[in-house]
Amino acid sequence: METIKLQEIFDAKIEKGDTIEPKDWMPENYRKTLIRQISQHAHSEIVGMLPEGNWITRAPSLRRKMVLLAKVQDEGGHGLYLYSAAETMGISRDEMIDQLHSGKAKYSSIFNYPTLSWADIGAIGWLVDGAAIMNQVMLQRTSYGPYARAMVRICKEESFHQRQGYEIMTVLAKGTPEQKELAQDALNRFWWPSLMMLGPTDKESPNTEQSVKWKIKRETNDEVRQKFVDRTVPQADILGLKIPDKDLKWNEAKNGYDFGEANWEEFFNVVKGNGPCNKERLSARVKAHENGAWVREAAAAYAARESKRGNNGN
Ligand code: FAQ
Repeated sequence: METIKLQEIFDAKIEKGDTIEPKDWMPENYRKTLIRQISQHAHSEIVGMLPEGNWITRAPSLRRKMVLLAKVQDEGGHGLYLYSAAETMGISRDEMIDQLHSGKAKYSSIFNYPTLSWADIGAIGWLVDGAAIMNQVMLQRTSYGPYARAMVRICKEESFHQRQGYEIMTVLAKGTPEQKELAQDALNRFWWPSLMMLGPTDKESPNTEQSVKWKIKRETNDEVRQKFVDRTVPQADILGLKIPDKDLKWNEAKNGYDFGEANWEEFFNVVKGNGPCNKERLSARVKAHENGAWVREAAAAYAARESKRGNNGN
């Protein structure tokens, strides 16, 4: 079929709100944008295991340790669904991993900040998973079918993650003065990076306009950020903790909070690779990949042997 006709069919599907499926024709830039976003998302889940993994051996009780282990494993699972969703667009897992390891592909800025105390694990669940959900709920309706379907399960799990983080914060905030101080300190350090992880302001975001037209994104970065602030401020009030923003103020007219400007210079610096933990995170990933080479080789050898025997695993 002619490209013009194919483009018309694609446009009509987007307009109607139908999903685009792997075998459907799609414009090359739609494919590229999705590969970029989904692979960045997958890398974020996998790199995101590191700051929390740092606390598995030091969780304050067996129960906390089991919950944290389960959460970190969930993040690994999210990475795998997302790599699979990206593969349906014609990129291989190896290519995506190479892009991450060579610094060509990005992963979320938020995971380049250190986890200094146990309270940081609470703050990550509450704020980082909380911000991730705000963004990901809309992605359940993203126009690319495999991505939208992967997001449904991911959102269910992220919502449990957010609650476990908030529960850690509740225990600390209602605990001894020292525990409350730890909780406040974690909030102070994670608040602004959590706002920034939702992406640059709409004015500075080169991809938002087109992604909204293609219904890849259903809301802009600033819209999601506003929702996140409106949802989170009352939660901080319940904890008796103070959001570190002197410009934060309820605005009756807009039925939402006004809030201060994040440090965007810091954001772009972290995205460029100069955050507090970028080098550490990337080298941990590269090392894990190299150490896992024998597992991949064994799995490939097993699959080759089984297919030679005519056993396709069914
Ligand atoms: N970090 O034009 P836009 C999680 C880049 S999952 C680094 O606005 P877009 C779960 C962007 O790629 C967290 N880079 O881009 C968890 C673009 O680069 P380019 C991850 C960023 O794509 C919790 C450039 O800046 N979630 O947390 C960031 O339209 C706890 C211009 O930006 C997702 O990935 C950033 N924060 O909107 C796991 C959700 N923001 O063009 C473990 C899916 C932007 O140079 C523990 N992704 N950039 O290649 C999205 O919704 C979008 O990609 C946005 C950015 C909203 C993140």
